[in-house]
Amino acid sequence: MKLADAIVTCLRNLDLKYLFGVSGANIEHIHDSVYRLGEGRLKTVMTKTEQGAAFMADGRARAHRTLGVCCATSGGGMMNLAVGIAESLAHNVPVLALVGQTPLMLEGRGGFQDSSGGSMRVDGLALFQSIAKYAVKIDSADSFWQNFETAIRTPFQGAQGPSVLLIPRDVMELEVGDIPAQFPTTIAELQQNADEYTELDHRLIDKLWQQLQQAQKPILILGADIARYQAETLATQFAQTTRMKVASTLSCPSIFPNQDDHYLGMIGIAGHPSAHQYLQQESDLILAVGTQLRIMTRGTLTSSFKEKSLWIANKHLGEFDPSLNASDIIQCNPFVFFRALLERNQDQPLNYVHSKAKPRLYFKPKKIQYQPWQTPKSKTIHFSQSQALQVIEPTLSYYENILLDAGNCAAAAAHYLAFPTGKKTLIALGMGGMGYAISAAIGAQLGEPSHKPTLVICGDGAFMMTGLEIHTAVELKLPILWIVFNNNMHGMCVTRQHLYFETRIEGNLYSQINIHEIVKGFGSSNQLWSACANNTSECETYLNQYTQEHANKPGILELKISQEEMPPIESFIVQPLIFARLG
Ligand SMILES: Cc1ncc(C[n+]2csc(CCOP(=O)(O)OP(=O)(O)O)c2C)c(N)n1
Ligand SMILES: [Mg+2]
Repeated sequence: MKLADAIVTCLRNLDLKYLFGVSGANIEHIHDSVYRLGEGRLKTVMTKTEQGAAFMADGRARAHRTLGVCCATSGGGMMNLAVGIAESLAHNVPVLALVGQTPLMLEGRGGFQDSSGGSMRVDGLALFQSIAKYAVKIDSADSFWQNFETAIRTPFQGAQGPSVLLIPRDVMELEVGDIPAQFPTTIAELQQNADEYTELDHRLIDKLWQQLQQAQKPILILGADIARYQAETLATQFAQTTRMKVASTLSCPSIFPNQDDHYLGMIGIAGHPSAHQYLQQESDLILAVGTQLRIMTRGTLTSSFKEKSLWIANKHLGEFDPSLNASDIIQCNPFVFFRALLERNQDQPLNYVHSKAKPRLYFKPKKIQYQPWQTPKSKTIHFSQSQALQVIEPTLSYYENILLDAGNCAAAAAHYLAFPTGKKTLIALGMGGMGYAISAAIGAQLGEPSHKPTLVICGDGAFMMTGLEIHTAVELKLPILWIVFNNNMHGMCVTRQHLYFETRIEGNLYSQINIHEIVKGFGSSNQLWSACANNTSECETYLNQYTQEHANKPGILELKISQEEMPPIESFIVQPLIFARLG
């Protein structure tokens, strides 16, 4: 069997289903193998850029707990792909990237897109070794099977992340023999082998249990690894039976039922005052599970974490900051951890008493006027982010995946929306790149078993970066609604210049764009629904129109935001105004 055929056959047998990418001279063998051998079980998804391909592979891996697969040719394609691979590394997402390279025999001789390193040549291997968990250039048939198996296993071992195989064009045609008998054929095999059973340290659990029994007001912080290890149900059951207060992090705002009395909201950037206040002023023990409590998560709370009794439980504690002075660290899979706690709780039930129910508290939306260049379009009609979110919230249960992009609109959405239980929320916190959600939604929606649509909340700036991938969704007939908050600016950066640079706004404004008009070129009205809302009532009408009549295809709802608001980020707000609900 030829090497390219071997790769495609194995990826097909693993049931990975989609190969996201753009073709080119040094990757075309892989596409030809998919054509001949994919059997409809491994399909090519032609994306508009390789960045989009890597984001889609990442979105698919996150939403479906699988291995996302993407590909690129050498040179510019490889460089575009790198953006998304870096996000997968920084957010611990299992992805496999196949990257074509100039033929071995032409390396260093001025061949097209040569990135073999050396004087004035890009070193493709060094590039990917610095942004992937595992990167290797295959240069012989002998090393192929071992390298390939390592590339598919590594994304699931330890902290998850991407693998990259660099394959020179002439190597694609090498004879590599038959698939070895023991070669993995299911994703479960890859995940299982990597998930070696960690012997739980029962002495530590005893010690934690004693402290939980003594504590009056402990707080449980749930991070994104709760979902990675499918511990949501056990974590919820534990908090509800013990009546422990719960906070989540920005990477997983829907991990715990948002309407539950025990839920205080998110901590960290765009976190809720109710969660911060309880953690700082009331809690006497912090139990953080499935999170590494990075700066984005702990933000303004760092000193509280240092002062209080802090327990951490997670499978991977890679970068856990020792300066947080954790009382104890339990290294184990969150699922195993909550199972052990629930077992204890059967014998010696915990029951925390709260004098009164505490509603989730939000920052009150605060209007801002960036003088002198921003004049309201009309004295009477103001359409703000928080008004739009209030209209969007009741429709959320209609969608299966909810993706938030970057900027003020995403921060406001994470803060103001109450996410229905069980929804998957995705956000690119690794590299924080604008436009991630627009593409990743395609990977998340592909193969969605519930057949419910996906929702994306993004800004106009993000739309202009990666919005052409919406055409990919049109081709695939995917039910995804992109709600684009159009404020004609890079709002988040304008806010920062307003606050930190005495309103000297530079490099963040542009003339009006009409997104609703632009997207009409992506397809006919039968293929793509689009509308533009200027106020709350139009927004409501159009959202209902999409869900009731058009949710079998892609849709774009442009919101013309005419009134800017301070994003609900604690460090931006001088005098916090706190309130209980929008409206
Ligand atoms: C790829 C990338 N470039 C730059 C940034 C820095 N950045 C963060 S938010 C933002 C502006 C976002 O604008 P938009 O998408 O319109 O959302 P808004 O803040 O206006 O709601 C920028 C430039 C980034 N996060 N990612
Ligand atoms: Mg904007």
